[in-house]
Amino acid sequence: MRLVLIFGALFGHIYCRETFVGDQVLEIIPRNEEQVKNLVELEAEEHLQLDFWKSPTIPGEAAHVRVPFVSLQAVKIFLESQEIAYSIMIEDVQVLLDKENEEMLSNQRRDRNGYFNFGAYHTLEEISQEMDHLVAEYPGLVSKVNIGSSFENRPMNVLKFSTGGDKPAIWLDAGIHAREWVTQATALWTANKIAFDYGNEPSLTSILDTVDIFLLPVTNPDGYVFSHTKNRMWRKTRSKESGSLCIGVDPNRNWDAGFGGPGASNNPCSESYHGPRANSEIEVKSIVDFIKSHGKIKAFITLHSYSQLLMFPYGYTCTKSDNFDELDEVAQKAANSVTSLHGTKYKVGPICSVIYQASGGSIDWAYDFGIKYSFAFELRDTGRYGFLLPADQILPTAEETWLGLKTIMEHVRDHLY
Ligand code: INF
Ligand code: ZN
Repeated sequence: MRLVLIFGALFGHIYCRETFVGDQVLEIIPRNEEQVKNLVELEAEEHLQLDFWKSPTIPGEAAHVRVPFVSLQAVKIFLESQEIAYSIMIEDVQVLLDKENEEMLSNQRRDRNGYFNFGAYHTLEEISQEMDHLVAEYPGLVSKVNIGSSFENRPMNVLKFSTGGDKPAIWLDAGIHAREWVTQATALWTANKIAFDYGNEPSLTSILDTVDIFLLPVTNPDGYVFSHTKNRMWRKTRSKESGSLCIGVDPNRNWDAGFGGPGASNNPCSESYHGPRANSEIEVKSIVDFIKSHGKIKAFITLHSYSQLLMFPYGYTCTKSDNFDELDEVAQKAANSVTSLHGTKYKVGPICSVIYQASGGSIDWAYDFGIKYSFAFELRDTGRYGFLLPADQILPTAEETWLGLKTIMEHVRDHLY
């Protein structure tokens, strides 16, 4: 058995999975506007194949970029010639991937009693199985709702937590960006937590006595599978468009909220390509249709990683939302709840001021649709591992995030409209 696994790993590595041997992730901190401009130009250099994990914004704010081995020398020479300060965040991306892979192949994904290990990363198939298992274990509380299929025809299954009746509801999704693995893992842990705590923990119990919760752990299933089997760094969907060789759309630029505006790309090869039109991605369209037809969604929460941020609308514009003060207060309180467990610090604010102007995002659409409690989390970390967060941080991340989610849900419970 072991041998099969080892050969499987080797085969996967050599023959089909993209490798990142010698790639580094650099942290670059521009000192002034001139240097920011230089970095923005660097980002536009397609031939260098740079993967900006965190785009340059303003002087003093770090940018993070994965530099393929073949471009390292050119990039470092460029930065040095411009006297732009940088340091090496990840020495060799492949070393981290090998570690991650080894953990995935070992037997740690189920414990000795055969129970699902929530502190490990899992394939889509394992996640689906565990969702079914949860439904079977808590039939009076948890059910599975199919809201559509992905581009490659994988089912999009939402877990519905309901104590019955026709209640208003809270929407929670994760993994709209494929490579943000800690989000899918956190969502699944959260599903289990909700099911387990109902009837045992007073706060969650009172929440579920008032509202339903819909939880979509893998919003971008095609991308997630691709990130496991072919390219760990995949972010977008896997949709194909005639006329372009590049695959996929950034599903968080594809919503009908300032669609095609600043902070999205019209280049199909870009990591932030907004797609041919709003809702072109069936994954996005399926959620939009579900939320419209439900009619009583009162909160929309989405999980991303990384950067440790809790954001609210808007992203497509830098003007204040109607209930800015309330959203800011709730977000601040939720961030404090997150911090209270392990000291993990969060930054809070509207998308536009916390990161940058970004159009076509899900929470902006939800907010303009009338869902006034719309939030986006960026989970751990702040860059030491970035998207490659080691599995031993899944549980602490999920636990602390839950406290923040609960704070928001309590507010929604007490402010139904
Ligand atoms: N970051 C932002 C992105 O989609 C997060 C975001 C949220 C932008 C909401 C716009 C609106 O580019 C990441 N990092 O995806 O995880
Ligand atoms: Zn994301």
